[in-house]
Amino acid sequence: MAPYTITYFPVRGRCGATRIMLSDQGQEWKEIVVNFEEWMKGDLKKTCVFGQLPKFEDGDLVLFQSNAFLRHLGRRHGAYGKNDCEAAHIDMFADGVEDLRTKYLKMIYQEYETGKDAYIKDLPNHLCKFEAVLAKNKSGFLVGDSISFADYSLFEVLLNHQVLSPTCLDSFPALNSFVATLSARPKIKAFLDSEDYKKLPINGNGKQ
Ligand SMILES: N[C@@H](CCC(=O)N[C@@H](CS)C(=O)NCC(=O)O)C(=O)O
Repeated sequence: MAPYTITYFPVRGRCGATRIMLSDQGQEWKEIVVNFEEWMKGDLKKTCVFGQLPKFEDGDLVLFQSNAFLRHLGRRHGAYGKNDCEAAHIDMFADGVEDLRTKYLKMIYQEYETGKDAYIKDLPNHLCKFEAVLAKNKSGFLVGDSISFADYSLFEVLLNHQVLSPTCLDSFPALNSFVATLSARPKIKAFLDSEDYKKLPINGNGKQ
């Protein structure tokens, strides 16, 4: 039986990176899909620590906050660095990715029509920071010489940005190569090619 369960709306949303990480780590998981009508009844919401989904279960351990899922899986599956210093850097980059994801989600949900063009214009100013880190590290990963949960998080955010602006990585060779390398990892490739992945919209409002 799958040890992990994700309870979430029918969307990639805040579980995109978790699902990619689980796939790459060769893990199985169960999905409990909550539709809008069910959620609006309010019973499930009352049981969620912050009144929101996604929810992640690892046996008896119940978590909310999608970045906590990634950190937990990082510890469980050896994707949280080789020592405390690497772990601290991984946290730092994961938080940097989260800053970009938050800006992206604000644009998608609050100002898509009025702010999309300005967002895309400003995007290189954010991408260049990650480009510099990857160009310097040389291993192909953000930290050290092995994949971490921050890499999955960055990868997922970059995939979403390539949908928003297909040429956005063209002037960033290290980011381009990072996306190509992770996309070609056999288990990630199989997941990205699957119906389970393709059938879900990126965002809950259909904008991308
Ligand atoms: N910081 C949280 C954000 C969770 C969140 O924004 N959940 C939204 C959907 S993506 C939600 O539950 N919306 C319904 C509601 O607030 O009632 C995380 O990363 O998990």
